[in-house]
Amino acid sequence: MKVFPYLKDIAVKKGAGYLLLVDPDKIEGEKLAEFSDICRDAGVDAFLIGGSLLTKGDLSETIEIIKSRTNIPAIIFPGGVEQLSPLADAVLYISLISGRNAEQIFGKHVLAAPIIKQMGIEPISCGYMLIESGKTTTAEYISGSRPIPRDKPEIALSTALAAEYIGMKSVYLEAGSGAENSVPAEMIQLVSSQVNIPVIVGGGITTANEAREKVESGASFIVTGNYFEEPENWGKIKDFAEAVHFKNN
Ligand code: 1GP
Repeated sequence: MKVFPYLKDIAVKKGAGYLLLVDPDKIEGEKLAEFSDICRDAGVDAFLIGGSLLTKGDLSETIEIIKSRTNIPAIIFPGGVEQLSPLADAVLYISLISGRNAEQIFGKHVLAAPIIKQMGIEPISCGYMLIESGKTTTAEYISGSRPIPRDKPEIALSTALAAEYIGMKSVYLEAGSGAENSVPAEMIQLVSSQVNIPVIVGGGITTANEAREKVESGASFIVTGNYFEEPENWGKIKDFAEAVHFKNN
């Protein structure tokens, strides 16, 4: 099965899906192998691999290690055209629709499209929306895009609807990695109740309860990254997965 239908199936069956973000700059080698095993046993539904800024990590090597330990889909979450690999199962084909930087909305996509075609990776189009979260995030700074004010859910809704009408397959409400404040419940509720495509929510989620609240607000997928960069937190991955998979409980 292709990755996107697999993910949509999970959201229906389990209530929502749990995606774990792996930044190749932050984890590698044996440590990554151990982390992959824990994610597999905890019930993580897919890996997102990449980052707004990659300085030293090796994307292909990261995917290779993950795939040697699990059957969980490896989806590239690209910070740029250079973050592509034929080893991935899919690529989140993100268009930064909250900003007005044409390169991030469609320019880089033109450069990436023939590479994706040639590599044979499944593209999953995604309207990516930065949501203001307290301080400047790496995604905001690197992309040169202003986030949507967190107290303006109607702007988020209008933007998400535009993405759906254009034909994008998903939208991502992104507070940014390590955000001070995660995406507000009111915004998730409004967007999820009005659009007919999956709503992915991530950025600044640090407890299983918070993940559950986002799902109860209507998120189809929850993404966490930063919190599990600390090995001492790895024991909680299962709690997060169970909180997200509310239909399994
Ligand atoms: C960032 O939404 C993801 O792109 C995850 O954010 O690292 O804060 O969990 P965190």
